[in-house]
Amino acid sequence: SGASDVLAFDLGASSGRALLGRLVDGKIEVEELHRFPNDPVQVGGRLHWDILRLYHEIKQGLLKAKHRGIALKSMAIDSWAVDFGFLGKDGELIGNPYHYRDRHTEGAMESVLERIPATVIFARTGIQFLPFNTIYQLDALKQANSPLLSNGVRLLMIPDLLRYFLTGKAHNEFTNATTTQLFNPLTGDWDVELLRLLDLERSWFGDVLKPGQLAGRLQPSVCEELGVPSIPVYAVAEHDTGSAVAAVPATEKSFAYLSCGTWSLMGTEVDKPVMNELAQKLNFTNEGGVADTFRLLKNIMGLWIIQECRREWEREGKSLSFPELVRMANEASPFAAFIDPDDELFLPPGDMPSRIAEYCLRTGQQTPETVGAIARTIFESLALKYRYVLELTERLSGQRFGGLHMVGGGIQNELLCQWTANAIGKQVWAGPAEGSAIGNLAVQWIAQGDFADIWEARRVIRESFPVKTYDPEDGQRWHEAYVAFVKVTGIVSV
Ligand code: LFR
Repeated sequence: SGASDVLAFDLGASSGRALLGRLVDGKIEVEELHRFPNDPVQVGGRLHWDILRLYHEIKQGLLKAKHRGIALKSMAIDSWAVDFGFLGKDGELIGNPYHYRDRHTEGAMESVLERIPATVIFARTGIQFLPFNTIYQLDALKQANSPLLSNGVRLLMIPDLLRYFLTGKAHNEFTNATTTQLFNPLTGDWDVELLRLLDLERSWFGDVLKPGQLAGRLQPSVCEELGVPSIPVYAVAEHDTGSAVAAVPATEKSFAYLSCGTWSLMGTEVDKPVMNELAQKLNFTNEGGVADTFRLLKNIMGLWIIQECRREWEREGKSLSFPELVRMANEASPFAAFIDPDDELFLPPGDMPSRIAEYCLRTGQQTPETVGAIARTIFESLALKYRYVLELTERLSGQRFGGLHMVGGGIQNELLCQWTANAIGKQVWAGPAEGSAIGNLAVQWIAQGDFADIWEARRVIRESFPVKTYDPEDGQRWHEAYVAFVKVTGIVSV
């Protein structure tokens, strides 16, 4: 085993993995040591994350490394953003963290915006208005007089919390902190004014570690239980999207990316948050990134819609793999119907095929009936929405991009990559698929001096993993489809 062995835990909304990274002859080699499902649990009508199960799986990952005789130099965790748990005064977790798709935040954003103008919130945070942001979740708990708030003394985001279980040290991490919409990127600290306006306690929020800072070491009880040494645990870009963008194998400072998983996150990397009126109007965000950058991007609903369709078909007794769905989509007829993937109809879990039908009825379109037709509508509409958001990104950042980097598990869907190239009329460069986990590894190596900086890391990533180029095809047909898509969905450029 090598001297550079580090472990990345990357938790996605539907599965998690432990990726071992090793530097061999100036290249990165990775191996998946452990993979596990992340199934949210509905109880009492509320949707929760199974946080202790996730912690259990992290321990399993550490045990697998041990059984393989791997001497780890360090480890780190990244996950989805915005969700959190509270510690009580005895330092124990209170309750089970809620899932951001739980319905308890319905109406919470509107309610906050009645009290605090959107312009104030945006000027203080630079963060897009998503109904499940931590700020609205906390306000919903406040309005409901939740015992979480009366008993909680410390708020930790999901990776903060898991890191706390491992190290016994409670810290918040920068990239995730920004997604709360309670962090001020201009002062570099929690926004005390927003906290005051919402009557939230400043003391819930701790010191904020930057990606690459040492957060602690495995605590004695964990080492004893697992029979492993007390390795360092780093803060990385603990927001998975931050790690994914860290792993984009770009050669130029100005690049466009699409992190493609349950969500599609599209945008560019900037040195300073873009917090003007246009950014707010277009509902772009400025999430904290590695090396003091920000991610100017927009959330697109992503593969969530097809994932939920698949779950529904499964409930109906039709078990379909993703490759099968892609094949069936490819065989269906083109541009039969369009959806706006970001319609709020598609946000909560549930019977997605029916909601697509509802959307089509509402917009006077024929309803796609077969599995293939539904899948095709989803993929085409995503590709077309990518064109829309890419053009907004160019407009907002004042840049022209020569092509689009795609990273994340979604790039295994080659049809979607090709259709994206067709829709945007530019090349797509797809890879690596394990973007978040690789970005997580890279920041650990930067912290330990194996890489000089993020740009060296990106160069090595480029040389270590295949990147597949998709050339745009069928330009005219896709342009006509885009015009129809814009008309049907009613999305408008500001
Ligand atoms: C992607 C992601 C997005 C965030 C969403 C909810 O996994 O982290 O960036 O908006 O999940 O946390």
